[in-house]
Amino acid sequence: MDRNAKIYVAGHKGLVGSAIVRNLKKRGYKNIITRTHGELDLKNQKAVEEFWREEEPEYVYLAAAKVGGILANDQYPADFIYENLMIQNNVIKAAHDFNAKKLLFLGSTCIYPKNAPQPIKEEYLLSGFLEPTNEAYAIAKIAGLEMCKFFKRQYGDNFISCMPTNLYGPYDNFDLKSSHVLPALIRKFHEAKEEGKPSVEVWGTGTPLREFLHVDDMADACIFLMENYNGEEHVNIGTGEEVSIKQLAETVKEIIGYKGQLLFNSDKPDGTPRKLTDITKLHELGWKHSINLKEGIEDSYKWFKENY
Ligand code: GFB
Repeated sequence: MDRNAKIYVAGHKGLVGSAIVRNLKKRGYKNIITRTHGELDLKNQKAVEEFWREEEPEYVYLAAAKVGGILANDQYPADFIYENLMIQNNVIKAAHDFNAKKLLFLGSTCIYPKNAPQPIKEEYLLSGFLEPTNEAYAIAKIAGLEMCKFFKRQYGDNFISCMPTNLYGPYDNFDLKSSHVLPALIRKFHEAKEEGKPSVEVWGTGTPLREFLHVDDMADACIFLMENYNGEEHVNIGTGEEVSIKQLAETVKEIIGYKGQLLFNSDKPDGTPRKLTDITKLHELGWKHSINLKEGIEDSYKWFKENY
């Protein structure tokens, strides 16, 4: 890809979008377009069209989305489905209308059926019932990737999709009501240590298994796909390694140096029991993650202490 190509990163203030911008700059891409939420409401079709008419981006990373952890997904399903559908419909349609050269849509592994065989291959999409706590978000994301597929099929648009596993890293959301598990645990253990609390609450039973990918690896994989992949089917992005929530909590506890107890609160939902990506396709394309979980958590904790 031409280093002077005009690239729009939608959602550049978020966890993934900010990492994509950092990685693009590191690789020497010079012409990166961004808009804050205040400058451009992606839910507004007219505003999106005006923005496109003004800028005509050639390449698009669609990393703007309403995202959240298990509780936020469960409590605000209407917001999750509506906002995500609006954002992706507007951006994908504008990219089509203005002949963007390529677009990458970002999904999430919660799109796969709750009881999908593990590890989850790309082809298991739409083969069973979804996990109820994040059904609204999953339906929106499934619509987005299917839309990319059908625009490619009908019009020949080069719109591709990827499915990242659970992500974490700098610019994560550390709000305990809406965050994902890793930033929540970092904050809880840090505060418990500072305040000398005897225990930390961990939601659920601790038995669910999750896979975690540092967002700098995620951004690298996104740019790799943008530069090297043109297929119709989405591509899983993950490490292929999983840990239980209990193991994760113990690792975060150790890194932070907290000496108290873990208290599992099974009144809070566990969510899907397991969602491990099959990353054969990504490896065959030639990309592999490089940040292991322990060093990734250390990096995230450093960012939290310096910025939060
Ligand atoms: O990261 P998380 O919110 O999302 O929760 P999901 C993962 C697991 O960690 C669940 C447990 O079993 C939680 O019960 N957990 C333990 C906690 N302590 C905490 C805590 O303090 N905060 C949080 N948030 N969880 C989301 C989906 O699912 O994953 C989204 O809802 C999206 O749609 C995202 O796909 C990647 O992995 O369960």
